[in-house]
Amino acid sequence: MLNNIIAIIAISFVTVGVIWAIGNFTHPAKVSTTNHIKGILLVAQDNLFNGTNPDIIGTVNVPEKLVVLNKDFVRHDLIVDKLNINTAYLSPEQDFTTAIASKTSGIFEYYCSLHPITMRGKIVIKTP
Ligand SMILES: [Cu+2]
Repeated sequence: MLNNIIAIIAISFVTVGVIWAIGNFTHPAKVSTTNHIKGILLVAQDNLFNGTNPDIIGTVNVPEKLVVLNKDFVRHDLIVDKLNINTAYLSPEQDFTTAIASKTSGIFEYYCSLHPITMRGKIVIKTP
């Protein structure tokens, strides 16, 4: 009887492990799928974007995919008022996909509304 219970528990663990492995294989992590798709990845971490709040360079009338990923322990968002970008609050490990698109050249500030002093940078849209 005890052996049967142990066997059932062991089979359950193996089954769960196999299902987990198949799930990982067929649904790889979102971050890795963005690596081979052209676009911009902004990672919110330590109250900065990509460590340095880098300038993002774009071109008039050329939309760019933008993924914002929160790798921090607190919530962040990304706002660009003049380009109508607003990711809403992202919880830890949450990401949001949007686009940078502008019909006019110019410099547009991006920032996190929860940490606007430290998380702030520029999107520079140039004419082709
Ligand atoms: Cu923030």
